[in-house]
Amino acid sequence: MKDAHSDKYFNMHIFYTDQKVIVKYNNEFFSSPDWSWDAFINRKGLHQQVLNDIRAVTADSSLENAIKNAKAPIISQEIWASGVTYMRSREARMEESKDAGGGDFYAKVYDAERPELFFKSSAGRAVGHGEKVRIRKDSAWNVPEPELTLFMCSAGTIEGYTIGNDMSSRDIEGENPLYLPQAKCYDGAAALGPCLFVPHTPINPDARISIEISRGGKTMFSDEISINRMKRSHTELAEYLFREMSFSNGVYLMTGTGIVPPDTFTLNYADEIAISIEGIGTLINEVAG
Ligand code: DO4
Ligand code: MG
Repeated sequence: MKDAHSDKYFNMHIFYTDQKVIVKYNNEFFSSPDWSWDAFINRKGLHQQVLNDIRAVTADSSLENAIKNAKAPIISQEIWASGVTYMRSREARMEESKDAGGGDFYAKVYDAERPELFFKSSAGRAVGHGEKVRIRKDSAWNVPEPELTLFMCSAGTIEGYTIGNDMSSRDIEGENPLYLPQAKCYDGAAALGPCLFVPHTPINPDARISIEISRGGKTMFSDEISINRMKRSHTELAEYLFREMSFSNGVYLMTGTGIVPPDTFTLNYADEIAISIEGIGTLINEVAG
């Protein structure tokens, strides 16, 4: 029997390179000068629409090289984020903010009907696979947050997935939850990539997300978790985001982190962060100053 999540039969990956949209499907590569990123991805029933598109063009194996230089899969989309969707995030944040008396808010939002949603990044401040993420100069405690990231088209339906890194300054957020936008939003604080994964059914709920942080070739931290450990459903998060907002080019939504390094760990300049999600690929970024 065919496996519904098998690459061989159904998976589709869309890459954005310099001016080019490239589709990888069943290990074949397709592109057309008629495809422009914003219009190409912003379609309901994207998997089927792209299948129709690639039937009209010829596969081109020379495109395989081009995807090695893929950029972040974003042009006019905003990046939003959800928070405290995994128990580990709730615990770590209650601990880091306990001296400031902010701990209760995290416990409450974890149990509340309404999720935490916040603006994370414009496309211009985000980076892609192979580019550098940043840590703030006025922060001494920084971590990456590896997050499954949903793509919704302007109709609000989930059409694809990518890997996100929600870089966070723990000391700034821990000092006062009202500092969240400064802890989360700055140049190079969001990474997305390496592609937009467009399966024909929703992503495998047992898919694992993993992270490895290396320094000078030595692993400093690694961990993994299944995305099914998330407290909320993907459709619930998408529904809240679209309640009173429209996104004419579609939108990305990071779904929160289930992995937080121990409190003794902080990122350094030149650390390498590799985040993988089964079915999507691996997003690698070095930390710049
Ligand atoms: O509550 C602050 C941010 C939470 C977050 O980014 C996460 O849980 O991933
Ligand atoms: Mg996060």
